[in-house]
Amino acid sequence: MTQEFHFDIAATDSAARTGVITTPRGKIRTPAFMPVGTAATVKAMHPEAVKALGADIVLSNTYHLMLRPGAERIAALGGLHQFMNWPGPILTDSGGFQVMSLAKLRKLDENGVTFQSHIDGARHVLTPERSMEIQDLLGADIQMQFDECVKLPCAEAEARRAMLLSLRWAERSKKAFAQKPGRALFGIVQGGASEALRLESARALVDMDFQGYALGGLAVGEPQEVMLAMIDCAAPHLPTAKPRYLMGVGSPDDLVESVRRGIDMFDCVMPTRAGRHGLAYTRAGKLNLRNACHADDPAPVDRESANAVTRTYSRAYLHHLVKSGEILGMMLLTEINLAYYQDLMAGLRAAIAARRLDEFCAQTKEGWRGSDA
Ligand code: PRF
Repeated sequence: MTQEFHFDIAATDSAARTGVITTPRGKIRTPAFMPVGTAATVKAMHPEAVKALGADIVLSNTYHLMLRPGAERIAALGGLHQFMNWPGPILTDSGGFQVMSLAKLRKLDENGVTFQSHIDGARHVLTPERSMEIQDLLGADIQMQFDECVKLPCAEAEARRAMLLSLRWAERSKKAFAQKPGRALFGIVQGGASEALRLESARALVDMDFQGYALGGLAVGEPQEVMLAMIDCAAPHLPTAKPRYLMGVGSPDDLVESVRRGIDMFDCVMPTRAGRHGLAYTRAGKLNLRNACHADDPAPVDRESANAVTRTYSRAYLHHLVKSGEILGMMLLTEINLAYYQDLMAGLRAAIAARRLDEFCAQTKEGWRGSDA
């Protein structure tokens, strides 16, 4: 029996919502944080452990997988879920954003992007049609339109050009999307830091009727208040009944503030990347385990955490592992950070359901006080 992709909102607290996205591969509780599995792996984590921490869905990348090991190869091996042993839902990003940040000798035109691989220098072309074909070969449950994201600050004319190009690419992505039972395609709102452009983008995408809507082009160099203002202006123009996804965001405080404004889904490398660099996210803010102040500290990262690693391993041991460049240091800190992020999302969901989100946010922020969460 195949189930259609659908989103059911169970409760709201002012603009914030909590609910469940249903896909044939399982349910996604929202607001949801999607750990990033760029190269078909959430770095330093077993997929089983990612699931055990409470993640319902992971994100992977068209750009990385097309270059290595290749989308056709993954398809021949049974698709991305089987390849990486993650049976739950997978969202794939469409590749344009990664091409612009990672590839060499990029050339963008109406058709798409021509670039050289950052791995071996080979020449590739990515178009809306090829991006959708790759996401279909991977078997992604939620697929993203091909878009162009400009860095901020950016001249309004440039943001407008990229937003309009992204709308034309949205049409082409929708036409090329291989609609299979239970699979969804999301459109991506662009428009830089301009409220008028964001509005124009949101309205045009809503007319095209996607199964969900992302806000792209944010967390690309602008202050948090600009990002939040863009959410405030776009979110009210997106259909209430469809999921809203803020791409590549963010810090715990970004997540809290965006959920309050009606965002349902997030992905970010922050918890996993920070874990590989000796940083721990905790209820008391960020800890840098490289610092010498931890060398003799027998205390765990957080005695009260529901996660066994967080309440067991001493700060002294984590400091030693990080200073020694040991693999286990990265593994433990990645788990600590993903546990914290998933715990934060569970707290947000419960607070919305109980209609006490303001109180939860105030308490959460009080915990971070004096730190830079
Ligand atoms: N577009 C796509 N992926 C993205 C972004 C975008 O604008 C961002 C911006 N934060 C992250 N990932 N396709």
